[in-house]
Amino acid sequence: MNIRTVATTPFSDQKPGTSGLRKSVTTFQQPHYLENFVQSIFDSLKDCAGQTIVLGGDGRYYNREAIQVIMKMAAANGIGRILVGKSGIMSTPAASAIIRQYKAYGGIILSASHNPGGPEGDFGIKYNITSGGPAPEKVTEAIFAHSQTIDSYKILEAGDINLDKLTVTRLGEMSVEVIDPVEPYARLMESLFDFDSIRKLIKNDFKLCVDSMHAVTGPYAKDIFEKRLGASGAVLNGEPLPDFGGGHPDPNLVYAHDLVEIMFGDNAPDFGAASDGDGDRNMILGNNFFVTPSDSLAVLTANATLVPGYQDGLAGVARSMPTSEAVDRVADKLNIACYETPTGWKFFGNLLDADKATLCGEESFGTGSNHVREKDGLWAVLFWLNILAARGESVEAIVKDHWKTYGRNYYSRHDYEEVDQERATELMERLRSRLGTMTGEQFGGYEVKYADDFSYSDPVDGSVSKNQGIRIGFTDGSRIVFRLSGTGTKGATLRLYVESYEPDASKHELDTQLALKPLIDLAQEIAQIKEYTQRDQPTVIT
Ligand code: G16
Repeated sequence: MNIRTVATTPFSDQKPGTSGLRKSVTTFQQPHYLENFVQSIFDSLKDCAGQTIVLGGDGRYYNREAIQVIMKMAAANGIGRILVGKSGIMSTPAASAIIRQYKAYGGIILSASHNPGGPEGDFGIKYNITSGGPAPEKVTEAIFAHSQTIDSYKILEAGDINLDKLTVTRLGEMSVEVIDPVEPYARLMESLFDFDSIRKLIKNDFKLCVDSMHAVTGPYAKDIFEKRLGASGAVLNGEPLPDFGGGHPDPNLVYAHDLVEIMFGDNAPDFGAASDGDGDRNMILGNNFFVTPSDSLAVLTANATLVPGYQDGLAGVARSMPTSEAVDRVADKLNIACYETPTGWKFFGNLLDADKATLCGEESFGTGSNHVREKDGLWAVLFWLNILAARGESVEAIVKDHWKTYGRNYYSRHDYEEVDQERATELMERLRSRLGTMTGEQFGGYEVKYADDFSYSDPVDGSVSKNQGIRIGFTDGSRIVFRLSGTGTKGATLRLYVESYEPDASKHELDTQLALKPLIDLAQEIAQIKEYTQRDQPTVIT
């Protein structure tokens, strides 16, 4: 066995963001760039020698090359066994499920999620811990610290492994198992949901359309919806492609245009859903009807006991800070705890492990539960189908009934992408400097109830995460939130989150942007967004 030690020097930009290290493909293709980060992962893991690691990616451009490099580095670093997805592909939730099912030491997931792929697109890598969840901050900080002092990495000199066949083979002393992640994932779903009822619903002429956006979920969606549930032809864009067919695999109303056209057209199906590049995000649509991710979390929480896997009730729920407070109202009624965490799925891990929360969700089209430690797009779709089968009502009727019971949280996110990094930082700094004197200030009809930079104390391990977004809350229950994204790869992305609460059912039919206009204008005024971003309009509104 020939292990080569290669001399290298640090790259200063290898600090993981909201979800691992995301950069352009060309950044990752620089000599030693990927290797430095992978070696930093192995160096920061204690006792990983002889252990099992799960490996897979969303199949985007550069996935195959990176997988081969990582396997050879794992072998050189003494890893005992690698479980790698067939063709190097594994959805993020499936990777989480497999880490847990095989009791692996951890996993390496290659994905830039919803960012575009291809030679000019993005690539990403993240490490998941034994629980199956994204590494917490103390682990990502240790990886970054190693990356800043690295002077060499280890790699086995060997030929490439054939990833297209389900085989068990060796790379040096390390065992390599090429596995099919679809089957174990589908079985996990069958253990949670009432597949018989969903099958019956579909047999009774219920039409659904699931858009995999030429990304990782295609094979999973075909297996689950078409084969197991009998919805033939339900999967749209089901073949995973390295460049996602040139699309932007982000399941929202802007980028999932194929699905949106179908669901808002004549004779639309009863139910539509889309998932993202690595399969952890979801968008839910009814016939001519959009469900916001925040409302989706609230509806799933309110109806959870209709689903076999959750029929005994929920220990609690959690949402990221910018996610709307719709779920808080449900938790209140159910008398269960509701946790507010910073943006980033990693912050839900401790709550799930400690059984303080059963369901979690984010405004960024992410929903999940304690069945894995990642958000899970197809799980959310099945949860909705199970509720639809149990209630026998349309998506729209269920959401409107929900608003009637709990009131409606009008909610929207405005993204200003690729703005100048320095100016975006200045905008945030300026806001930060005003926070101390804002409480009690009057802006038109709005009086500031609180203004702060969100800080989170983890109730399980006591760790504190500061500077997680600027919140300005008003006495009428509405609020505006400002954050800089931690997943963008070009310049800065400013996110503005706007929310208001309307208890009166006669006022639930307003257009969201119109309902929120006074708050959006106020956010412009307070943060001087146009001036700082040099943009008249947001790039994307969700
Ligand atoms: C990741 C995180 C999510 C987060 C999202 C957006 O999702 O796992 O928790 O909400 O990024 O983060 P930001 O607002 O910092 O860009 P994904 O699906 O991109 O892995």
